[in-house]
Amino acid sequence: MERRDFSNPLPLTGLRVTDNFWKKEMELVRTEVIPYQWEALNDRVPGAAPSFCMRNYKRAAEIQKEKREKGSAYVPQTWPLTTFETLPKEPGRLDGRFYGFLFQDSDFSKWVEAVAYSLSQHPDPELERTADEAIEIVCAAQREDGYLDTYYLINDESAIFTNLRDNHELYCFGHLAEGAAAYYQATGKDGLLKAAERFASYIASQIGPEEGKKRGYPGHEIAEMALMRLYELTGKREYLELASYFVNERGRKPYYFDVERKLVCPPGELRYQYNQAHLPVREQEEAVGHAVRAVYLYSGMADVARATEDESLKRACETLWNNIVRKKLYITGGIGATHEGEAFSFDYDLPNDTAYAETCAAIGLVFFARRMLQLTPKAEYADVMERALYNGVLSGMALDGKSFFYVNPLEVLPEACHKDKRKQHVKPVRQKWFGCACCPPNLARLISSIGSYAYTEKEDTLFLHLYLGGEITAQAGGRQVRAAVYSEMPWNGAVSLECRSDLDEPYTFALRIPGWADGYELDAPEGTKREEKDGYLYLTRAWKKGESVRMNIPMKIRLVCANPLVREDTGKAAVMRGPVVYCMEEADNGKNLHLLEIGADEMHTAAGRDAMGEHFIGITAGGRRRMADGAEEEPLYAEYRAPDYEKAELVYIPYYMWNNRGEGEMQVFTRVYG
Ligand code: FUB
Ligand code: ZN
Repeated sequence: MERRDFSNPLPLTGLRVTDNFWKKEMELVRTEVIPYQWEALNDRVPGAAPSFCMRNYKRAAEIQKEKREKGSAYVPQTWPLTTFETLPKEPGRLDGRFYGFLFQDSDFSKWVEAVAYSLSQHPDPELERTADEAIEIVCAAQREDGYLDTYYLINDESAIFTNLRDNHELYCFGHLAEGAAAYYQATGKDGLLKAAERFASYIASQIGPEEGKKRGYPGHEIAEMALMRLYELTGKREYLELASYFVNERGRKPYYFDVERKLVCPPGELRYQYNQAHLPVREQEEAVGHAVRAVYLYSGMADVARATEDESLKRACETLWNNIVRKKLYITGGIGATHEGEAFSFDYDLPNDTAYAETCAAIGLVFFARRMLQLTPKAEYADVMERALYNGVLSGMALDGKSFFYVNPLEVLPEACHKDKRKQHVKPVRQKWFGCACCPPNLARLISSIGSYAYTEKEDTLFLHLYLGGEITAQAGGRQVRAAVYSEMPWNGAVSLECRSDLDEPYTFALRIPGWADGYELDAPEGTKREEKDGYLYLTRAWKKGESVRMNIPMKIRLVCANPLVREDTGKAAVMRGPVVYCMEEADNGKNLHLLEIGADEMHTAAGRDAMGEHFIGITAGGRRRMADGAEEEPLYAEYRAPDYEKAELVYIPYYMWNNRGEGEMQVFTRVYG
């Protein structure tokens, strides 16, 4: 593994996104999600579960102030730490304790991260002022030694770092560091960054392999990749060392999570699979446990592997990646098939109607994919990233940006969601907000930083992993390379790239050939050196200003079936076009979607459609409907006879657009004939 193979995301400040599709999503985040979230963080949304996030920071800041004023006369008041979520006994009547989910601090951090990305595309002095004021409150809550988690600062400081497995301090730190780094990169203001760095140093002073420190690691991963971000931003090795330690210590025996609880447990790896702490990471071959935690860990592992050129860690990432992609991935890019522990299930267990597929997990998969691309530019990583983005990530947000899914099923019968306890986690309509509001702010930070997933660069190459329209400034070993990309993805595969710099030396644009493409046409200036490798088309020349490349990737409608070992999808197919997964909805096809079948040899047509305030490519597919007239009068079971069918035209819309017309049935996989 050679360092010079690695690439890095383009800084967002060097990028202006002009893409029709993503620009709209980014605008939704800017105009709807970020302001709404700010109201939510301040408990000002009528009817929504209160967050208590900013209230907790203010309360912790009061405590710090009192401590400073009273000095040694300060006597802390303590509150029990036992609950995961604390709500006031009487609504609106708060006492001095921490309220909300114990990781509520992270909601602010995700919000400020999204604000930062949004500011880098769209300066907004008022929003920046609001963020600055919020940061001031957050920084005022920090303890003098750098510790900053309001759950413990308010409830009981003596219990700090006593339950790393469950209590999310390192998770909150991770989000804080991500938000702080983003805010610094966007605005140049380092107040929050300094706070995050002080917290990082405090953690390093308490946790680690050295004598006298706790030999622990995060119960909910993210600190690993956040520390790597701090390291890459500041160059301070202590952050790299702590991230590497967290990765390397995980899963070693005796299990730290037993040690901290003073448990003597029988041998066995199962009990820490949930936290991916059952085995040292290099011995883990299967993606297990809580899916968000898992992909956050794998992302951190990939970051550490890249920074330390650690071949064995890179191989572990590849093994885990392959397990996910070959055996545990929904066609939508969703992961985490079971709501039990919000977790990965066993290989090929991918139920459609009880799927968990948390929005955050699909987002985490995008993080992991981008990092795998940085390690090795193979289009298969970008294919998965793209699959998740256009499907299982975007389905998390309504088209108006005002409501959200936490769980992203592939089949919904609303009656079952209302009446069947096993499906209670599946909501038939998006929710305005959640008490545990991890997904909406995660969507906001990902969508508003989409540019750093679309492009990465190394000294002499700019990779186009996603075709995102934009104006780019790459740093090619000290020279600036400017370029513009035009794209109508995901509806049309015509892409063009124009170089806007005069270059003396050869430079490469590496264009991804998507896995779904069945060939492509290319028009590049004469004399351009072309090489195809691992799904990328490398185009090298000493580019002149105004020279351009046009690529056309035809998009066909595809019927896609799952591996035969996926029991749930036997005899069924899903419809895809380009990277987009389609679904049928009751609004277009009537009730009882399970009676519809798609004909493999029938005519399927893609056409522009206007609905739900959007212009998109819809699909109509030739199929049939199993006749069920009078079925209610018939016995439950009867001797087999060939069913009767009538011809039907099946109407498909993009999966991410489902449930924007009220409650109704939805289905991705449909029985197929022919
Ligand atoms: O535990 C913090 C977040 O809450 C997780 O990432 C989500 O899965 C939700 O459980
Ligand atoms: Zn979530």
